[in-house]
Amino acid sequence: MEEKNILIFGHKNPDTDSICSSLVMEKFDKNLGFSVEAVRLGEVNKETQYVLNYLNLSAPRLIHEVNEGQPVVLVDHNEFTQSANGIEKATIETVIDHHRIANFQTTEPLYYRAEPVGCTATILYKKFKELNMEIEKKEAVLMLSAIISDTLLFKSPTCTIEDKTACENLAHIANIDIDTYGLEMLKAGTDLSDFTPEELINLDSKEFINGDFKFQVAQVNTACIEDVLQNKVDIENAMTNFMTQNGSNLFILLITDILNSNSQSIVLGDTTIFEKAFSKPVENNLAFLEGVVSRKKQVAPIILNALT
Ligand SMILES: [Mn+2]
Repeated sequence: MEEKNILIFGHKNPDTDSICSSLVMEKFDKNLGFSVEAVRLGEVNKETQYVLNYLNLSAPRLIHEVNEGQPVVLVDHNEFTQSANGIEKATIETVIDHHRIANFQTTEPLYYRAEPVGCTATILYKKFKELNMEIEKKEAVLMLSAIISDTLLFKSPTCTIEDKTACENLAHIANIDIDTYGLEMLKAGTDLSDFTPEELINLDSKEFINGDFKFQVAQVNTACIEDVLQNKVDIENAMTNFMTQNGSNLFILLITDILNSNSQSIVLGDTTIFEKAFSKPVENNLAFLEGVVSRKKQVAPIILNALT
């Protein structure tokens, strides 16, 4: 039987962790002699591009769907709604992830590694260590970039001591100053000037489903919330169109101030659920969320809770 190349990918609207962890997992599996290829499910964002440029690397190949029976490795996600089209019929061999497990089902046994750490790359770092596999400079930069991105330079409540320790060890290998490099990398991701409102709300957007209720939480990072709000009306129109097309009941756009660790949110649709979840009124479609930077820990579960 002909052996198929195993495809490794992160979630749709890939962030730095999804791209970097795919590339690192590719290296890990190749070291073990597997025939694998890192691919991606969407455009590379500016923050990730900064990392790729720093390493003089090209982005993984773009795919839109997977064929029936295609062997795959999922990193940084497990929910089918966030994965490649056709994922239901692919053969999922391995999952390495740090998100909740939901909308996930396989017909065959698999390797599944989930840890409640701040970044997939932290789990990969541990995998290298467990096998005593040498970490080269390239993989060190990829992993530390992913950790800085997912934890917003250790400021996110999702950040654990394991993430911080891994990042510091990787910085040593890469000979990088975490604060200097990290701030430059995060800032590269906050240049939102040439995105249309439609692009902006899709840069980092995830769908969640609870029974009949479908909600979308998108997030953009910025150094200045007011800059983003200058286009508030156009952004709201794009959000409304998205909701109509996708049948979403609620859309939350988090505009996250990476310097002060707060988020202004634009909330459209069933705002009563949002108000119940956060005990906070939505006024003029806006609600300021003090200290909120993590969709995964501080927004999605709060909404899901309010729905039950
Ligand atoms: Mn991640």
